[in-house]
Amino acid sequence: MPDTATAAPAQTPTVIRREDYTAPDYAIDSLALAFDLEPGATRVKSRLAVAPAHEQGSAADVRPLKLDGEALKLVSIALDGQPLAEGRDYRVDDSGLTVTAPPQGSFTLEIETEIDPKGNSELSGLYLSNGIFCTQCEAEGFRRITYFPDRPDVLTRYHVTIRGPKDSCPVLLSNGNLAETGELSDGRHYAVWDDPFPKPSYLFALVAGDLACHEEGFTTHSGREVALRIYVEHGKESRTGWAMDSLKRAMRWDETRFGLEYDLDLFNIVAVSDFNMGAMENKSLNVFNDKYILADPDTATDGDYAGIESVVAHEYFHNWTGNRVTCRDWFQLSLKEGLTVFRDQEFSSDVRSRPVERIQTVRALRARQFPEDAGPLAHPVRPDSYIEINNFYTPTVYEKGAEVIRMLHSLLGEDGFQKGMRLYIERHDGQAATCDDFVAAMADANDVDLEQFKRWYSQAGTPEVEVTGAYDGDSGTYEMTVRQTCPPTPGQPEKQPLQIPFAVGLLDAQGQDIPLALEGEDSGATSATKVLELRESEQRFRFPGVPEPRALSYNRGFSAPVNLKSEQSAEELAFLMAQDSDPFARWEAGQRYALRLLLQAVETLQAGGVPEFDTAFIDAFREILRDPQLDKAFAAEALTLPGESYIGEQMQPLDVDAIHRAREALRRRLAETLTDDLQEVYTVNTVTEAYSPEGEQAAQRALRNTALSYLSALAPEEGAALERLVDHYHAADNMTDRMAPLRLLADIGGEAAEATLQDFHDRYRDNDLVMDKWLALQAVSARPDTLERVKALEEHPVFSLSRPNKVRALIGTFVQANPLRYHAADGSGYRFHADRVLTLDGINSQIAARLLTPLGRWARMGEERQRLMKAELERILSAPDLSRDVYEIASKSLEG
Ligand code: B3K
Ligand code: ZN
Repeated sequence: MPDTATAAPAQTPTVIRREDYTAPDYAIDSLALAFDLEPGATRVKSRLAVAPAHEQGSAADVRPLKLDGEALKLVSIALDGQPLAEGRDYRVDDSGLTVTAPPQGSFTLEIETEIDPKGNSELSGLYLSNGIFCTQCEAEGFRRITYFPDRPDVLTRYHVTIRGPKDSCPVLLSNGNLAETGELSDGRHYAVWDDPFPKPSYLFALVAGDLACHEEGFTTHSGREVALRIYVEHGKESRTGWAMDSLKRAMRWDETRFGLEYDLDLFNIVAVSDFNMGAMENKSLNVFNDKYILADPDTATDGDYAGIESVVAHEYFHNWTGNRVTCRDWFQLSLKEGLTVFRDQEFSSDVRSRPVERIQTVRALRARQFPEDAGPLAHPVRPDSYIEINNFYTPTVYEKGAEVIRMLHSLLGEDGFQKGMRLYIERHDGQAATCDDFVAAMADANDVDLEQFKRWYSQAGTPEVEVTGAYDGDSGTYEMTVRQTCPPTPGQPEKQPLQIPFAVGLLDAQGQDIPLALEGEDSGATSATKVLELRESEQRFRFPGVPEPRALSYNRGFSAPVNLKSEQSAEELAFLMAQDSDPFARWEAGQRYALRLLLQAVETLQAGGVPEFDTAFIDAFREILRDPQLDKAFAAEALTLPGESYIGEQMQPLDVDAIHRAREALRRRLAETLTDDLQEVYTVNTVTEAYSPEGEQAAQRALRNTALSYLSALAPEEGAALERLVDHYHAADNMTDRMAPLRLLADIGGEAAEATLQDFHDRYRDNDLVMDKWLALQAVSARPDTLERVKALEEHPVFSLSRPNKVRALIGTFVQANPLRYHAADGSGYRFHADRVLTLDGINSQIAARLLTPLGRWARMGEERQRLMKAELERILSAPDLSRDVYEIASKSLEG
């Protein structure tokens, strides 16, 4: 009988499953690599010391040796000095090379391959960025350099020789210590690098080019002298000061807060202009996107400075959480990413304003992770399967992963958490570990049971928490009922209750916190904020001996990444907005109040009416504007309304036009009613000192530019408002103050806007990073002709589809940050989007797949837009030669 099992269609790529993990068959004890650099044909010789990882009682126990390889030209292969024959000794296919019958015991394998860095538009493996050789190996780029077991649980010592032309590549770098340099014939030279720490292939790096260097030193806690070097393209070295300072602060902070010290005598950073993401933590040779290194007051905003500080710190922190202890397999990605994001957030909170950092983190989480968790691409923090791992460097793995770590921190306290960290590192230093290993270390060090907590790693979706409360005047007891549910997500129809640290407070009529202890707790446990431990779908908590509260404040500090379902009255929200002692909850009350008004306004507009807004809300805004005690950076956050995308997340079907009009109406109403206060704030917060990117003056700029934004809502009808924008732009002596009015002008349009945009262009035409800003602020414009403009800008000499920063700035901004114009009713936004994804897929599939995700939000839209969006997804899926990356996102998006 013929075999009737249906084979998967030729185009369907393989699904990799977590449950199929098996340990490697072979260990690689050491790896010697020698590169002969040529842009179009680089030769890579490798020598692998291979040892079986399993007991080999007899020859029958010997397993084939499978090496990954992609886009490689095999030149030669020899085993213990003997050339191997294809077919007889090994076979090669699209995904790698298998030595079919290796000898028993250890052996040496020598392989020579040829690769084409110049033709590598995927920017994965070895490629050229503006003439500089550089590598990106995470997750699976090393296999594009040579044949190797390219998986994170194979840790090896690397010995790397780089040979290249002296004139175009005076700088030759790899991981570890520089062992030797020397001259060769024909104008070439070489360098040899030795990395004493065994590492997985994804942490390998090589850089060669003509680079400028900014060098400083750092003395570690125990007295090690470390040379810190930041390499950039010539002409950019004057913009590396802030990154260098940030690096030193991060190194010191990791010593004081986590007791973790740097472990080599050299730490290199190289910044390049073409990079698929922000940066990469390769051992002692971090490679960065220019955007996260280069800054000066004239070209970088306060936000850019903050971003550099946090990314430099993040990559540095990976040295312990990622490199010294790495991941067993890619399903464990959040083991290093969630933990390292938590660490960089804590660093920023310690060196900046903790409440403002928390607010910004939550804003970003809601803008990116919550929608992901509620859409077709929802997946657990530790995914169960993937087609292309690069699609899983997601807000869920990173940002929700960090929230999971933060909850552990809340449950265990700083001391308990640090005890857990010490045990984790003691147990797993030099190993490839799992998320379970991490939780086990936390549990063992603190002698607690975290079994239920582990569901945070396996269950997708944003939980919903509902709180109801009742006060019993007779007994003076407040009783709180807390319910948790979690909506179904793809592949997970049913959810189990999670262990949730849920911080609450009760406020009395004067706005003071009522000291709280749970029934049965002794009075020593009394505190203003009580962290309730939720474990069941419904739980009751009783607080005896309390006066009747005026308002209930919950999820203080955003203690858990959940959606709150509870209804609070407008009065209660206004009260919390003015009084809550927890700054996050105070900000949150304002956001909830604003959201409620905006959603009501949307309904009014849809019914053809004119929206009205509570005066209580406007009064609360006035109080914030007039409060001299308030931290100005906090005030700026509190005065910023929820964004259009976040408002859209709360309604179905999503009406982009009504949302935009409602938000504009509220902005205008606030500006009209509070004009004098806004003008006062605008005037008194003028910064006169020399520029510094942080502290009080950055807070002043944030507040002043927020006031400017409201006042601009009065333009273009009021000429003065328009003039103020133009004047603000021309008076600016820093990029923050230049960008703020320009962004507003780009929305307003007209002659003044055009002239100012042109001025900006002419002033910065030679600065690549600033031109990205120029592209982005046109792509995000609310003007009706924005799509036409985006298409015209694609013709501008600065734009190129093969440069990720340009694609993100122009196309990425349009499809991800401009819901109003992206969701144009005629489907033109979707068509443009799908066209570009398809073209890009042939250039850089990682970038193409990343760009694609907004089409997956179709289920939130009205019927006609749903149809249009799905048609584009189908068009993408039916295209020939689709990459695994785009196939996975498009097919999952269509399933809804
Ligand atoms: N680990 C890198 C990200 C790699 C992305 C590969 N597609 C940067 C970071 O998270 O620190
Ligand atoms: Zn990271």
